[in-house]
Amino acid sequence: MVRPQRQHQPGLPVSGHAAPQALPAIPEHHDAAAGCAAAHEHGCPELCGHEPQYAALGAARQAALNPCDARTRHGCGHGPCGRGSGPRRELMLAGPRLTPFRRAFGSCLANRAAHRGGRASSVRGFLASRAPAMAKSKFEYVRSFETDDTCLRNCYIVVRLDGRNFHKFAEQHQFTKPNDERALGLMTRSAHSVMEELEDIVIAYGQSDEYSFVFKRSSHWFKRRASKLMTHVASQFSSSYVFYWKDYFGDQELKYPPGFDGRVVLYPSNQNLRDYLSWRQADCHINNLYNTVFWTLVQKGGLTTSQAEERLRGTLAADKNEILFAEFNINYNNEPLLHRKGTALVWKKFNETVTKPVKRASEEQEKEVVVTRSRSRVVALHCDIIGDQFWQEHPEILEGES
Ligand code: DGT
Ligand code: MG
Ligand code: MG
Repeated sequence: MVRPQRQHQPGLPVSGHAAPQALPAIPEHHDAAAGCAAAHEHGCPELCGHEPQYAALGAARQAALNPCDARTRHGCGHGPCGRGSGPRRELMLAGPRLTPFRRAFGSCLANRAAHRGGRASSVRGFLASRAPAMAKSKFEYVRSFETDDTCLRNCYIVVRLDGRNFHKFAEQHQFTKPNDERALGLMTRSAHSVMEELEDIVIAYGQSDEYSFVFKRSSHWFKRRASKLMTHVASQFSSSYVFYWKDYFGDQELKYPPGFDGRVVLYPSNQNLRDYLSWRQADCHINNLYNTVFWTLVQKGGLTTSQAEERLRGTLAADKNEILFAEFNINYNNEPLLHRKGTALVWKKFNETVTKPVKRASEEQEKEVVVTRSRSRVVALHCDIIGDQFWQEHPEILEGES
């Protein structure tokens, strides 16, 4: 959705905000998490920006509703919260500490933070970053150069990362061919970190040098801004890859910092999402079958890489299975599931039992009480995700389609 830009009204008086006029009720599709409800309550519907009719309000009505200009310094730009305006407020906003007065402004400022894509909860951070910048309001116009990359609602958001030039990276770090358990393990450890550190990822799927992360379709994390989601995934993954390197490669040196590209794709239906994940697993199967036969021909059959390539030109899956079985006594179906199916990371619930010291009013001594809590942890599965069985066993991944 392209949100209407908030209209500032340069030249309006600093104080003397007009009372807001009666406004329509908040439509149901507005999202309380996005600060819409609070924005409406304050008579600032344009802060929430979801309703096109507000964008069409005339300049005079906009001004009456929200006589905001850079000089007012009022967090949300209007008077109804009744905290006054003018130089006293400017002084307080400029100070480094969060005074009770500034706390009282929290909700207005949070609305504004939410409107601008910040986190409403971080009022203190917002105040700190906002106050000095507002003095240079003539530069504010540069904000309008930013493009809106909000992901369409009701769609699963998939972020796929892929190792940059991993052909070379694998050579330089002597990855075993065709599959290196250490490299695959490190990829999955990094993906695990992404799932634990970031919010709303319901499943991740990885193979070779790539990992896909699926955000739940109702996610409102970072206001569904594609660039925020993608860069958080890519940076968390990359830093984890370096951080956990030694856990998988021991003393073997990491010769240079690896990089990962990222892309965001939206899938509107459960079937589309399943087809996407099926596509990646089918890709894993096709590549792994080819690579297994290719390197078997080279490593066990004594062929050069060019000869192996020539031998496999034009062969179908059945031919490749036959080469493995007839010439090398290898049943491809007995190859490790990790290599044939890749890795799916999902959340699994478990009960955690802990003992807690509890002191009741009627008792003098503390007592140890056993408490059972439901927790979730990430588990790695190497199984088929194309058929129905996986989805029946993990019904929590897909959301209902209304
Ligand atoms: P890109 O993604 O366009 O920057 O280029 P690459 O070189 O990363 O190409 P890509 O992503 O299509 O292929 C992945 C490469 O990573 C492929 O050349 C083989 C290598 N690779 C991934 N996992 C392993 C492994 O476990 N062992 C070995 N030997 N190589 C691996
Ligand atoms: Mg790559
Ligand atoms: Mg790749």
